[in-house]
Amino acid sequence: MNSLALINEFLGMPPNNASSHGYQIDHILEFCHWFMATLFVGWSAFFIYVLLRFRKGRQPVADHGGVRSGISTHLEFSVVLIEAVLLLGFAIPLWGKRVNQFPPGKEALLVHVVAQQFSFNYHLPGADGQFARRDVNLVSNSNPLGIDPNDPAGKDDIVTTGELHVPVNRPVIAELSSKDVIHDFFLPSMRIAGDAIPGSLIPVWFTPVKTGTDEVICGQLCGLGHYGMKGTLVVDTPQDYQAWLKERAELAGTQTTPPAPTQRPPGEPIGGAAPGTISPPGAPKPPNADAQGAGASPHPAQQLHNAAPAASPTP
Ligand SMILES: [Cu+2]
Repeated sequence: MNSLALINEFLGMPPNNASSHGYQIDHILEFCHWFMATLFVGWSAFFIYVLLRFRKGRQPVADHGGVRSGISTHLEFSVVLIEAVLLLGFAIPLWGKRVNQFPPGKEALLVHVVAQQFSFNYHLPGADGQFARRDVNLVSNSNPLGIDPNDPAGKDDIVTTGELHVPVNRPVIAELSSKDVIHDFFLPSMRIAGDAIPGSLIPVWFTPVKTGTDEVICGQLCGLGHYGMKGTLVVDTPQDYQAWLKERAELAGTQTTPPAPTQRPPGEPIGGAAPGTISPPGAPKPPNADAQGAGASPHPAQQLHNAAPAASPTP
């Protein structure tokens, strides 16, 4: 990136853009931030100047005539003009491209993203390009998406949880939906995010231009385990992607499915509790919870949590 990325970096924005449209988004954000910084400094300087210039010592009697020069009008008109150019010339066309100009279906890779508390499931159509029918009544531990086992289109379908593989330099259309609450499928490195809403199918698209592994994050506070709702996006070379598809197809018959995240106690992240995790009220106690008090002193946050119910006044 160029030196203008200074503000984006300072604000903690992810530096690792790996999508074809991400540079445009980064540039417009950089420009907006510099523009806002300039306005902030300009207006602050003007404010301080006015405080000094029109202080009571120098201006004991108010001048009801007010400002006679047109400079403030020109300044305000320039600000409005720049904002209009930003909005009409850059922001709206960029947004229009994201929501209206989807890549043609043949060229793009279509994946169904089904969010649930607290993970993302991915459904790929397999070699035939046909998605199997999904039915909520068929959802079980071993069939988290409720795929109809009798649908011939589903024989080669691939379902994964937590990890999404895509090939580099090919547009990806992700159709977002949710099994429970509103989640948000956020790929920081792809500069894309879209809400996953129960009962809706929301498409988003991106073209990865760099191979590598990046994060998938849930961008909506979706429950106690929201903080643990992270996944992985792997951008493969076309050869690696084909190898991965082959591996998944071979695994499909033999794999043992881990317990679905809905079966975990609320608040427990996938892959075991993180250090210092506080169990939500009502969650089953871990087996060593009582032993903890006898030995080493518990985590301060845990102490607070334990003390809270006793300290609360009884009605
Ligand atoms: Cu979520």
